[in-house]
Amino acid sequence: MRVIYSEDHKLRDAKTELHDGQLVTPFEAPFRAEWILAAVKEAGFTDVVAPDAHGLETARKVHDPAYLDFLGVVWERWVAAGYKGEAIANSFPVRRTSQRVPDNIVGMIGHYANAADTSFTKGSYEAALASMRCALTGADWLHAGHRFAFALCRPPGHHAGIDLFGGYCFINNAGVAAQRLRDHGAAKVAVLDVDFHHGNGTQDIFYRRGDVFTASLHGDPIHAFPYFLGHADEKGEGNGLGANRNYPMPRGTPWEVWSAALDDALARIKLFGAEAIVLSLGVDTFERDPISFFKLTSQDFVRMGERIAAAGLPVLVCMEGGYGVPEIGPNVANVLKGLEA
Ligand code: SP5
Ligand code: ZN
Repeated sequence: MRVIYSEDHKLRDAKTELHDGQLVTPFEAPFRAEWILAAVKEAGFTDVVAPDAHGLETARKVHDPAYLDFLGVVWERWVAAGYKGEAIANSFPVRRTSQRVPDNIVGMIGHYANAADTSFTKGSYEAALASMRCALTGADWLHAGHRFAFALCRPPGHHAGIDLFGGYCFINNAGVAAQRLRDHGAAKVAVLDVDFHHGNGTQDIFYRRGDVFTASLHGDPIHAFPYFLGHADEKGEGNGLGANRNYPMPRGTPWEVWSAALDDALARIKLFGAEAIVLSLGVDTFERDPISFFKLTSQDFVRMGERIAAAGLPVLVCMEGGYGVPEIGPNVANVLKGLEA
């Protein structure tokens, strides 16, 4: 399986994350991609290439172009305002407020944020672009006739909505890749999100579309980030009705329960008629993940890859979450091994 990786992920190196009332060193940090790259190479996945030079054409089909413009200017606007720290949203357009975009940079960042966990910093936009290019290059690799690719995306993407950043995400890499596969001629595509957290951004992007099926397995939003989306009764709207599926699960969920949800999602993806799967792969379902509460073991990640491959479809793996512990690398490698088994 080809691995697509860019050194430019290192440009995203925030020093602050607002976490449980303190500014801590972010969980989503450069060591993650380094550890994952080392582990997949160690496991024999040594075909590692840099991404191709894609622009924003595909991203503009899934994100609001004005939002992408915002990502490109927010850091210089923040610095020009004279603020010393990293850019953190602290005021939001919530219930019964105007959706007009403020000109003030604090207002603007609040308008485009869905969480305050994600500080915007110098280099974040450039890293997000490189991450998106990894996903696009992986989509092109599938279009060229290959069955699997691993886009080692960092920063992750699945919490980035049509016009929203947060949850460590800026551009929805998996969503952009799914759009690319559609543009390459696949009539129907599925995004299967196995990150611990609900893929609220991906759901937002495709909720009213009937050409991209979205399924997410995650910690019940009543208890877990992103809190405000991911319930089982969210099934899509308009042309997208029936093309979104959520599997919220409780604290302590083990493989036996989790894998039953996976089987249901895969059956629905087949029934939908998807020609390819974009896998939003977070390994924060691991039993020792520092911010999550499922109980998957390292061996379970092999089984995960095997079950997904058994659907018989091409799979583009896009890296999402998974934090803190050294096992994140081996756990990702195990999914790739399972896919190719
Ligand atoms: C891509 C991805 O996995 N993003 C996750 C972003 C989560 N950010 C908020 C985390 C809140 C975790 N709260 C757990 C409290 C443990 N003390
Ligand atoms: Zn996650």
